[in-house]
Amino acid sequence: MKILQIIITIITVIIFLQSCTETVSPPDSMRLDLVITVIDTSAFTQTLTDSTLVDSAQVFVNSLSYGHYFFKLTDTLGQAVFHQVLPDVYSISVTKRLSAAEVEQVVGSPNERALNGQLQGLEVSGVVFDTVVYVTPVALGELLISEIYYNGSPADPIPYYFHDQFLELYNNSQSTIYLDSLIIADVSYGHTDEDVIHAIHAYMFPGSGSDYPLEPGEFAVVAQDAIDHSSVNLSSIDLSGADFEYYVKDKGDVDIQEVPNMIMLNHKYGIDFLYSVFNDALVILRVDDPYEYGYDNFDELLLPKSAILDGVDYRDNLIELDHKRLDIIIDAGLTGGFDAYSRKSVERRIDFFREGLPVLMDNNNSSIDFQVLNSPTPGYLSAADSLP
Ligand SMILES: [Ca+2]
Ligand SMILES: [Ca+2]
Ligand SMILES: [Ca+2]
Ligand SMILES: [Ca+2]
Repeated sequence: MKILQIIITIITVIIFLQSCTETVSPPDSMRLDLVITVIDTSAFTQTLTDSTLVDSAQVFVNSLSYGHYFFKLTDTLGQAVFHQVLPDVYSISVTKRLSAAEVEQVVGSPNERALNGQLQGLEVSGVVFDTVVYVTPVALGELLISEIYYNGSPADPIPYYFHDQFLELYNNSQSTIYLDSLIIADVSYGHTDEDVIHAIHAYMFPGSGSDYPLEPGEFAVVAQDAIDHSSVNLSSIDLSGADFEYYVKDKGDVDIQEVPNMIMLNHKYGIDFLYSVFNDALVILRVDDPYEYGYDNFDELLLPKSAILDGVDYRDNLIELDHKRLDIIIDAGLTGGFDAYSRKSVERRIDFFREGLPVLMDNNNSSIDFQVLNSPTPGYLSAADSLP
């Protein structure tokens, strides 16, 4: 098992490195310098450094057409310069982790925060292109979607096998989080409401408040069906160790007695809470009353955006940023970018380690925060992790 995991890890690294070096080669004369200045207009940086220029911020630059990622830290002038980039449409994401001591110095109590900022759809051209990214302080994500395996497995022998889908959650904080009454929902495409999402499916964790603790650094796996799927389709995965499963009554769904069922809040269609194998968005949220906002005219449950704790938008075609389902404040990017039924998965990268536990990356931009795995990792992290 261990050797297999190491082999998978090596293959994942090789494929990741290949995808980094894959280039279309337009003439060098088109290349330009992209100069990004990071400014914090809140009190944080001013109080700490007597300046609004943010040094040591991580700047991630993503060229949409070429799929290139670049990463740099800002200097003492708050600048990161990317030399010789190609003219294209770029998304830029900036994050700087503030230590508890730094936060205490500003707000009086120790709390981990980050300064985050983003620019989307920036058309970069010319000889030298200057731009400014403004950052604001945000609290770090505490409970996160750490992996979504939505892809389905290759026919072996069952074609179009997607019953092995799962969602993995991770406690990214330093204290116990209770999963009780947490909601997982998908987000219907094409709605422009400011305040609510339209959920085709919404399921809630059981428990009365303190039944399902998730300790710091722990995972919870929510399976569509908590069985060993490789006994049905050989290329599939074993989810018999899943922590929860969706259960849809009267539709012939599997119900493993030892594995608690998620509570159905809305189920518009399907034999299970199926995630699209092509494109979808999933969110986790908490509300007192899931029916407070009612339904739309298409039997989709309305849920408040303000209650969303984390969200991930995925698509097989990453260029289709204009087809995103989530607001950029929830997820400014897209993850995925592979064909259906290839048994790939998307998982959050490790940002840093805190007292030996991985702290996962949460820039609210899945283009940056997530990586593609060649094999799902239910209940653990892929070791093939690194900054882009
Ligand atoms: Ca099920
Ligand atoms: Ca069950
Ligand atoms: Ca997030
Ligand atoms: Ca995992």
